[in-house]
Amino acid sequence: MLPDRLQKALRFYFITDDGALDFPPLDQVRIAIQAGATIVQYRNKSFSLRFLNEAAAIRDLCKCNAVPFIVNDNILLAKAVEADGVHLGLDDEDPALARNVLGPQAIVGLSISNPFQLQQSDLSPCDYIGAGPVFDTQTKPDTKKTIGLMGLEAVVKASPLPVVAVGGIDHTSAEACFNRGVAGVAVISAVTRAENPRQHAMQISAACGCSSRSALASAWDDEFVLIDKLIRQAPSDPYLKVAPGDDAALLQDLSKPVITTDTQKEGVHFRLDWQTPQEVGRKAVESTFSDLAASYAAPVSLFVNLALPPYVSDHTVEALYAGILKALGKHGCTLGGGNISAAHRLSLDLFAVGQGHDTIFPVRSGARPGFRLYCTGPLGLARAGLESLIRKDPEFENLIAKFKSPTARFDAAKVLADNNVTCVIDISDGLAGDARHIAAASGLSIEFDFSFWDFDSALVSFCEKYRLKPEDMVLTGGEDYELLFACSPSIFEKIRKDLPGVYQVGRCLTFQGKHLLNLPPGIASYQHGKK
Ligand code: TZP
Ligand code: MG
Repeated sequence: MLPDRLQKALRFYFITDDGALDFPPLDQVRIAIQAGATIVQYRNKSFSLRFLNEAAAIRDLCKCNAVPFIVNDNILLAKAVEADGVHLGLDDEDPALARNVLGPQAIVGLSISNPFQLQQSDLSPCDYIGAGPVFDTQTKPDTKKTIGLMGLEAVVKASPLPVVAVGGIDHTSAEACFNRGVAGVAVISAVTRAENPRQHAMQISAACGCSSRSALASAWDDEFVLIDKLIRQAPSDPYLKVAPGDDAALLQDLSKPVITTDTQKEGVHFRLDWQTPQEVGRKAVESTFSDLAASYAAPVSLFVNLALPPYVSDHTVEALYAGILKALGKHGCTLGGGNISAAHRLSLDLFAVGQGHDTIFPVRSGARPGFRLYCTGPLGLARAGLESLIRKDPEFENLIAKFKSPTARFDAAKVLADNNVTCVIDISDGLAGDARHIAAASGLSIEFDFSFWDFDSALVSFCEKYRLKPEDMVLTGGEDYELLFACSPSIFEKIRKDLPGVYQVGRCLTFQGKHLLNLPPGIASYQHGKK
């Protein structure tokens, strides 16, 4: 999560109460989220396995409503329920261990009472500080001396991380905490032990400047209702003789049917705390269509297989589809059909049918010695965007946008087809990996011309900041979806007039014993899941 998003998420921090009689934590969370809570911590000091389902149900409710879910104390539980993070005290496990076990994207919080403790702690694995107890509280029997608003301010001033105030806070004292510079306030009993928890939750939410939710999003549950809704949103398709809704779609005759498939998996290709569901849907279509572009095929019909975990709401699925349909509209292609099934993790499998070019089906094996290797646009940007997100660094917005919103290069494909280029591949796995595909399929060697490469200035700044080499990002960074093609220099001279931004990346030589001749040491093609 990027820092500004975390800062906002910390605003109204609700912690579950394991000692509120007749008020189960799941009901507490329902009320808190509906009132506008922006983050939820599951705190159960007598946790045992019999509470696992309770924790999982609260996680699902949080995920459905896009509220980060944090587990108190227990790193293993956080791991087991795939929580968004963990909150630790100074007497708990080391935050570095939490970071190690839960990964770079987890939110790790640490409780601190004063600047001295802050100074004594390694904050590098932490994302935020919980400071307190600010006021007297009955909820935490072992609480130390209250730190008051002065103590809170001292922690805020000394902390390099956002601070959440905790301990005895209610709607009347929240404002005073915000005035001391906290990012948020954490509450338990002001909601859970109030006579009217809903009303108090709303009052605290208002004091935090948060808005209540009109309704709680709940998990998708009826496959058929959902499919019906999604199909109804899809415009009609002249290529479809029988539209989606039947067991299968019947397409019009295609003289050159071109078919491709791609997959997008949560945690591997996308994260819903990085990208909106619309962005995920759009990117899924563009990356699938990139294969059609590289094949000179015009998109005709798309089929989508959705695997939905219980924490995905109807609303999220509809937003995902809105992104898919927007991309389909842009490319003049519509939805042929699809399927929905329950799953542990959110994923999309896409199948695209295209109408191929009349005379050329470009292939990887079309390169010849004497050809040069060219690329239609800058490379390494999407990878740098991904690295920015992993590093939680919002500085390189344009690089992040490149990762989130790629475009299938049908425009470039048209110019290449018009010039009879027969060797094309889209760059989804990094220049090194995709150039190797061409070299291997064509039975030749490729020598890169590093001197021709004109690195994007944002990529250069990013690499300077993190001591990375731009050429490594270009060679191993995936998901740029530019086209890599081989042709003779004389054909390239014609192409470059119609295709600004195209440049030479290498030369094709007779096979010299290995396919890529001058790869810097230590470079391997970037592959999803193998990082
Ligand atoms: N950490 C310091 S005080 C406290 C925690 C978890 C308890 C906060 O509960 P309440 O009811 O909001 O005072
Ligand atoms: Mg603890």
